[in-house]
Amino acid sequence: MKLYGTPISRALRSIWAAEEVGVDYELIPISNQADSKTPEYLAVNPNGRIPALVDGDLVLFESMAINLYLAKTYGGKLYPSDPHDEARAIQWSIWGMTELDPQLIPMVMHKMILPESKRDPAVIANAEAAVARPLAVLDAQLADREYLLGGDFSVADLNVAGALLTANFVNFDISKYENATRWMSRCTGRPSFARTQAK
Ligand SMILES: N[C@@H](CCC(=O)N[C@@H](CS)C(=O)NCC(=O)O)C(=O)O
Repeated sequence: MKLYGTPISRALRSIWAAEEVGVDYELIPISNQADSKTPEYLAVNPNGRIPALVDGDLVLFESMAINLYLAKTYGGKLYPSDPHDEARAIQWSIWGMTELDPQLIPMVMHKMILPESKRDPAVIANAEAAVARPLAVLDAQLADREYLLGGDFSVADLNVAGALLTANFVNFDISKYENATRWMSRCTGRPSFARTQAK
């Protein structure tokens, strides 16, 4: 199995999933720069983005799809067996992509990646304001349970925590969301996450 990407990118969440399920994989260090635009890499992911996964005949892009596949195929209890919980895991994964990423990624761009001259504090302020709503939703979901689907860590947690890692990365303080903060510590306290950090 080959996983393409670098830890300082959205590939981190798929590296975490690969570590969590314990598969043998080779991490191919494609960055989000020119090396993700070569003909060789575009044959793997025509979007020219990371991560991507190749497992035998299967070629996959989109971090959450990769993680759902890894969890379902190799993850045992990480992937819910109950159809309703499976649907909830997909729901939360899509939610991470549509509610968190679009706010958190601009924070990274405008705080850390873009040249100073292109950074816009208004983009950061808008993103910080807009992410309050999904963070309140997450916090409420975790008010009476340890993990998103109940008592056990699942791919739903890995995918949403994987998206929320970006907040840590840009030092965006989420501590006022106390349930979400405690849950995030539980998720990132896993040995698989420590192995991810060592990459
Ligand atoms: N929705 C995609 C987003 C992937 C993505 O945009 N990755 C960034 C790195 S974090 C990238 O490869 N950017 C390069 C580019 O846009 O040219 C996923 O979650 O896999």
